[in-house]
Amino acid sequence: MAFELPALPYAHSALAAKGMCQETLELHHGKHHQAYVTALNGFVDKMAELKGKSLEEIVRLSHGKPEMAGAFNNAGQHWNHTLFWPGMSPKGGGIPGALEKKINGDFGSVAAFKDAFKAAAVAQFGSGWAWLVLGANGKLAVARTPNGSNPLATGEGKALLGCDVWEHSYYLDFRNRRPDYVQNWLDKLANYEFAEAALKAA
Ligand code: MN3
Repeated sequence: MAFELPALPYAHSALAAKGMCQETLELHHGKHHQAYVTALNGFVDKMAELKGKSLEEIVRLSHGKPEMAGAFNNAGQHWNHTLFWPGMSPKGGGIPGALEKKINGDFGSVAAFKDAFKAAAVAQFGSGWAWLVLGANGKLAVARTPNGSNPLATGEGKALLGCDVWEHSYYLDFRNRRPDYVQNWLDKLANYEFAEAALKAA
């Protein structure tokens, strides 16, 4: 069965008051994410080794293989965006108790977590992602990956939240000001309830 674009878990206009406008979401979800899904299905159609595999299997299988770079980029981006949409909320920004306690324990404070996440997001040269992950050692950590890569591929831990730092994610709302976009994302858009649920399920 072909991969499909997941529906947004809120209206296209739902995040406008939080700093992500309707046009950004229409283009980002309807055009960019759709293009990754369409391209991924094209690779699955023509590469026998990908047929019948789950998205996670394709990401892991194609990672680090130059001859499968196209499949990896598009599978990775489909996986990343599938995590990105529910990782934001019109009610975002508030950190529930269990996650806050874990953040305080592993980073020292919420401010220290946000500083580390923002530093990773800004340090990612060109396109990529910043992540809050639960490492194999049981501690929260921040990671960054280029282009369509992700912690599933690199083995850096279980991704709890991912922030898209490709320019298409912020250019309409923040122009070239990636640090402002990431700060706003952490303070107002990030769905920490979603991250806490993923932490509890880990
Ligand atoms: Mn994107």
